[in-house]
Amino acid sequence: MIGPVYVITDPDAPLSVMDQARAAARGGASAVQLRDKTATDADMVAMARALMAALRPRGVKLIVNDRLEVALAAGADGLHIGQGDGDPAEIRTRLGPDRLLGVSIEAAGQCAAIPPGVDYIGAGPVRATATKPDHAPPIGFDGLAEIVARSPVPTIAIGGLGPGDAPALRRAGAAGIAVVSAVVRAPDPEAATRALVDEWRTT
Ligand code: TZP
Ligand code: MG
Repeated sequence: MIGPVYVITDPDAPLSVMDQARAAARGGASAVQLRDKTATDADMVAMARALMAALRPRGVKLIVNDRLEVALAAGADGLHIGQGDGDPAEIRTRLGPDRLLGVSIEAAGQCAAIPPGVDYIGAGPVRATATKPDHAPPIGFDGLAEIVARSPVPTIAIGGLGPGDAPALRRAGAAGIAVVSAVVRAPDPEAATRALVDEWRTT
């Protein structure tokens, strides 16, 4: 599975993207998403290939954000798309059957449009977050629970989340927690990842 702890890289964080991914893997993350809104496709492909080589031996999945062609060219484990990134059914066809496909869901009403072939959803933001300045209104834990109830596939919660949130996320029915800053901006990203994994396990 894609959860329970899904770490998303940030090119502007103190550590390099490679070191962020390595720390997440050492800390026990189950998936790492390569997210970079401004890199060229060629640079994304090169980075995705390098990340795959580092993550695969540890059994950590690499998911590429937004860019289908990059995910295919790099042979990534999966692709994550937002509401504005195209029709998930069509993208599933182009992605082929073997890679993971995740879709961002910002409100419960969007669950009706999740087609077969989507493996998981990223639901949020649960709280407001500076990491995505253009984010949709926060859904809170009640909004998250409503999305979980309506989603045909597992829900990974995202947005302003970190240590201490596992109990509320589990109560809402989430299958995992996705974080950027709680790991990549932590003083020790590996320890921060491990703490999230332990908290999820023991909650
Ligand atoms: N999508 C919804 S919120 C978000 C994304 C990519 C950013 C989450 O970042 P953080 O730092 O974990 O709040
Ligand atoms: Mg997107």
